[in-house]
Order: sequence, then C-alpha cells, then structure tokens
Amino acid sequence: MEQTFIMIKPDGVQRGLKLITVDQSFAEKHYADLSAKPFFNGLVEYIISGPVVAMIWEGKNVVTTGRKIIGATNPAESAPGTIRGDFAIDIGRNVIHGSDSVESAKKEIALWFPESPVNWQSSVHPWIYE
Ligand code: DAT
Ligand code: MG
Repeated sequence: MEQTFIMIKPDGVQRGLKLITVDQSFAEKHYADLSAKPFFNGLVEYIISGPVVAMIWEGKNVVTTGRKIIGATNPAESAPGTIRGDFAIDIGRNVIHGSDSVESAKKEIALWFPESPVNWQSSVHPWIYE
C-alpha cells in the first residue's frame, strides 16, 4: 500500500499552527478545583507560560489508561516507562496533564474544545474492539 510521511516542521511549531496558548482566566478555570492550594498561582503561571498541545484521546477506559501512561503526579513517584517518569523531575514541571475522572474529562473537553469535535469511527475499530 502507498505511504506518505507527514511532519510539522519547526516553523509550523514555532508559528503555533498546532498549538494553543491560554490566558490566565482560562487556566484558572481549568484548575478551578485547585484554587485553594498554595501552589495554585505558580501552576497557573506555568500553564500560561507558553503554548500547549491540547488533545482528546478516545478509547476503552481511556481516562484510567491515560493516567497510567502519564504516571503519578509527582515525577519522583512515577514509574519508569510513564511519560512523567521518563521525562520529568519536579512536580511543578511534570510535562503532561490528563483528566482524573470521566466527569472531569467531560468538563475539560467542553472547556478546551467548545465547538464539539468531529465524531467519527476508524475503519479498524472492529479489528481492535470485540
Ligand atoms: P494531576 O496533574 O496528576 O491530576 P493534580 O490535579 O492534583 O495532579 O494537580 C495538578 C497539577 O498541580 C499537577 O500536575 C502538578 C501541580 N501540583 C500538584 N500538587 C502539587 C504540589 N504539592 N506542589 C506543587 N505543584 C503541585
Ligand atoms: Mg488533576
């Protein structure tokens, strides 16, 4: 079968074509449940300090499985092979976010993707799911 290689090149990344920058009030909404924590202001500053890549992952048990792939909140406690375990050191620079429950995932997706994303199913779906 024919194949093609596609890559977002450095200028595409630098120009923010695949990235989102959020402002303070948006970040405060995203982390609203942590507003009483002593690290809240630092956390908001960190999240608005540069562009992020926002994604929706879809799949069976994806909230729990996504959190397993991401690893524990504190990278020092994240297992090797997890994203935080392999790529982060400090809790305040733990490189990746993932919703902690189906309910917060719904809230966060509504916040980050106010226009409902296209709902589609891959043609390989029946080859992956029973
Ligand atoms: P998670 O991101 O694993 O869901 P969380 O929702 O409890 O963790 O906290 C959100 C982020 O806040 C977390 O990814 C990193 C930061 N954070 C959490 N606890 C912290 C702490 N004790 N000191 C500094 N930053 C903290
Ligand atoms: Mg959380």
